[in-house]
Amino acid sequence: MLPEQGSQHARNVDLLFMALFWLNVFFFVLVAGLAIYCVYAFKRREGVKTPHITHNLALELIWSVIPTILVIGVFFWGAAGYLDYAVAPGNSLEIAVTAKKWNWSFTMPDGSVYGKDIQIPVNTNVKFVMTSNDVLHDFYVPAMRVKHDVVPNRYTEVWFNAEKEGTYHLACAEYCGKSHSDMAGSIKVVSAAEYEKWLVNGPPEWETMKPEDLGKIAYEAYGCNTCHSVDGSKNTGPTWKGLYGRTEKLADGSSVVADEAYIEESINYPGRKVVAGYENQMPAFEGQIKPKLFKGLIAYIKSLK
Ligand code: HEC
Ligand SMILES: [Cu+2]
Repeated sequence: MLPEQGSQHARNVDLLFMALFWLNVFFFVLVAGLAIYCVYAFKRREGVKTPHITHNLALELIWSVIPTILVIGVFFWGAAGYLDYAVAPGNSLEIAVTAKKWNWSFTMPDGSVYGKDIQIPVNTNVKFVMTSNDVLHDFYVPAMRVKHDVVPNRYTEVWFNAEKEGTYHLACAEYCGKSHSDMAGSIKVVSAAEYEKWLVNGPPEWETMKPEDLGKIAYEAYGCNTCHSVDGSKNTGPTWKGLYGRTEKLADGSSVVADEAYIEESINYPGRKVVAGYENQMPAFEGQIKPKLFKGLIAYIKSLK
């Protein structure tokens, strides 16, 4: 009767739901059965005077105490499940979600941005940090039993641990205008190795993008823009404008021509050749930038004449 179970939440939610359901069935049958029995057993009969009963202490205690214990038990069961749902474990993979009329956008931990179809690794805690660019939306993945408001000017979070590989449906569960029903997407749960491969290849539209445009994405995604300008102005780091082919003076007094090898080395190991007039403040990016984006960065720097 319930959708496929794809996560630990799904098992917890379904178990509690079924427990409540059968508890309800049990009490419905009990109460309705007793009522029907009483209608029959105590109906007015010719010559029988109905006894006048005011109360029955034992019975009243039973029907007060047992349901109270059951309800308190259900409360703690639900509260424990809710806390598990509400607080993501600290080691979660973090994916930023932006909803807008009428699409989803996902920013993966490495800065790459995807449309409504994404992949995540199996058996991994994945946290979605969500916000909306316009109206209320709602992030709904039925198989994972997560459904959470996505609110403009505010961040909300939801997490789950997908337990089975497969492709799961994503929908918007808050009516958000004309094309609300187009806000459907998919979350494909794959092995860790396949996920890494998918991340390296990047979103489908990268296939056809020019390297320098990819480089511009990386310039912002990896935060190079916080220290390097592209218009010639000085910042924490030297500007990239005219960098390619320039003869760079280094802090140790020597100089070097900024060719591809130098730029590559400067990104991977910034401390090896520090530009004169600057501090060795740049973090090393060795192994952190996707190959495609790395090539893109060099192409982008070359294009900034
Ligand atoms: C925290 C600030 C900071 C960030 C972030 C940063 N850099 Fe740098 N970068 C510097 C500084 C300072 C220097 C000059 C000192 C040196 O050579 O290490 C520099 C030097 C460079 C150089 C050599 C420039 C020259 O004129 O010879 C390149 C190339 C470079 N960075 C690329 C990048 C790329 C690509 C990124 C992003 C992936 C990046 N940097 C992120 C601070 C930063
Ligand atoms: Cu929506």
